[in-house]
Amino acid sequence: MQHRKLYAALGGVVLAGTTAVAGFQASSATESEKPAAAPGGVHLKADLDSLNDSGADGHVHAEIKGRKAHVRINAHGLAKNLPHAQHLHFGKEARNECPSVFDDANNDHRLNVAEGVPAYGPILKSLTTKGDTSPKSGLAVDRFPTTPKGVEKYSRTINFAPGAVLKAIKNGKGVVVIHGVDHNGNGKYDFDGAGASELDPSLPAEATDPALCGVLR
Ligand SMILES: [Cu+2]
Repeated sequence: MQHRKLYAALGGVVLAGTTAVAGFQASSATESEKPAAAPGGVHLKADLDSLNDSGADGHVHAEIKGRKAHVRINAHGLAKNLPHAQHLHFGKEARNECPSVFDDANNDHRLNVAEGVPAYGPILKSLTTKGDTSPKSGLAVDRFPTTPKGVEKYSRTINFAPGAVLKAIKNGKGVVVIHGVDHNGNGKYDFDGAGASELDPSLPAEATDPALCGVLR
């Protein structure tokens, strides 16, 4: 598969969002001077709902203490044995919710990544299995769950920078999105399913279309 291109495509998309988030953090640098959150931490939960008729289902738990979040994802019904890029999305300008059919800008009965951005914003964290968790790893397909039998059990502690963005996540504005939809059910990501990805025409849209979405509250 075109891993390198997949990576490049997402890197490009992420770049615009990263700039926005970075600006947001810079303007709120004084937040980090404040005392850390209550010792008990904040417990957030998201019910993951199917997008693009993926037929998948799942939920997310996040326990945030200080600047560390322990994230657990349980999902099933995902396309089997295929890498599923997954992220915590957040955008200062976003609606901080999951997209709906009304976000299907071109009325093709599919929600692609770009159409979802006004709802969930750009990538804040890549929920990889190991290594880097920044937006740069947004499509590091070697480090995302490949869901044998369509089942995902994920558990990892993710570090955050202190500040207004982390505060916004704690306040219920973070959106978890799991990507990868085998539209034509042939067991692989290919162009026959839904054509090319809007992120990069050399990629199948199946690899990047969102399959599950939930708001962490
Ligand atoms: Cu994503």
